[in-house]
Amino acid sequence: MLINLLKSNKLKQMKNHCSLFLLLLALMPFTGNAADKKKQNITLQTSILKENLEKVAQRGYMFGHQDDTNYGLNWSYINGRSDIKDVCGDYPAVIGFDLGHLELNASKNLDGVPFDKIRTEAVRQYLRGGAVTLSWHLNNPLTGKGAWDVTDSMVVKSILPGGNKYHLFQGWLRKVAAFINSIKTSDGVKVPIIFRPWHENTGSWFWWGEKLCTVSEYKALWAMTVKTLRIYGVDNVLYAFSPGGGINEAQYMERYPGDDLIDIMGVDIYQYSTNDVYIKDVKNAFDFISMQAQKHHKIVAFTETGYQGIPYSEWWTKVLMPAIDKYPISYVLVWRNAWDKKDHYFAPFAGEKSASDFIKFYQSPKSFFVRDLKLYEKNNK
Ligand code: BMA
Repeated sequence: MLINLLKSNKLKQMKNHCSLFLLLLALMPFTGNAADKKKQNITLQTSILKENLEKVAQRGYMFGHQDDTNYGLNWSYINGRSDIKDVCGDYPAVIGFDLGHLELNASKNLDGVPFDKIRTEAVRQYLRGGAVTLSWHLNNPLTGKGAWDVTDSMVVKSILPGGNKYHLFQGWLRKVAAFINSIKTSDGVKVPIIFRPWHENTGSWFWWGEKLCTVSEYKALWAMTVKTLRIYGVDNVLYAFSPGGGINEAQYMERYPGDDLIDIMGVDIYQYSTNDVYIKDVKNAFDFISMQAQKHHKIVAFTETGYQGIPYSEWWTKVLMPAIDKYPISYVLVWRNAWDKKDHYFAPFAGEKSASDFIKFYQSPKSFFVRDLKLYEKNNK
């Protein structure tokens, strides 16, 4: 046991040296177009993150976990705690948080997490050198019910200019802007955020889904969102597009908002049946997403995934890794280990049956955790 532990520490140290070295090598001058950068007007830290996401994707993928430092199945709000850290000794390189109910002026999000806690944890993740992503499962502005209320197909139309919920929704965007602008270090540095609104739009389970709005309404929603946040001074965001899986290239691109609005091309794919079906779905998606991302000069990410309850104890090395190995994916994020929903977990925790396989995944030279990276350092040489 001790030998195994020493061996695994050694392996991890070797991996750390190797990956840091590779990353330093990879930190070459920014290759993006200067006019683009100016147009987007993003902070220095955000543009460094953007170029490093691109570099990381050439070497491997960062591991991400939703709500990682907020709670696990049997704990919540213990400073410094993380299920991933309990299992492998390091934090995920990416942590996701959700803004749902911020629009209602609530003090806690839809999963009961105080927004103050989200802000604190986002800053901590930045100070560790990791990345932060925000999703937004916002209420339905027309019916007043949740994001999953699809009883009315006029919702998107109602919040666009001329719609009767336009002003209400502008207020919601203002709250999101104020929150994102408020995620700052004590020195006043705004934390770069990967913002991922209007996700899984190719399904029809959210009020912004495929059958609930036209192509032009969906695109107008994106354009209005990004432009409004920019007007309110949000300059610390990279925007991620993340349709659902099970679609073809044409369906993916049909609602692509446009190169000036998107930084990251992602996808959300969960495992619901066999390992083979999942691997095939993931490969089908990334075959065309990686090509499109190259064509449009975008970063690739696996924005949400997982197998609820992790029924297969070798899922990390036998399913996830073979599914994503050959693609230039900057990060792969698994969903939350819910404290409020039975068996709704997607990441290992101490004693969980896939934990030892997850350590193998962690030891792979291709997986990056927070200590493996310097996401906010630029090599000026
Ligand atoms: C879903 C589930 C819900 C949760 C929502 C937002 O996938 O985890 O329980 O409310 O995400 O985090």
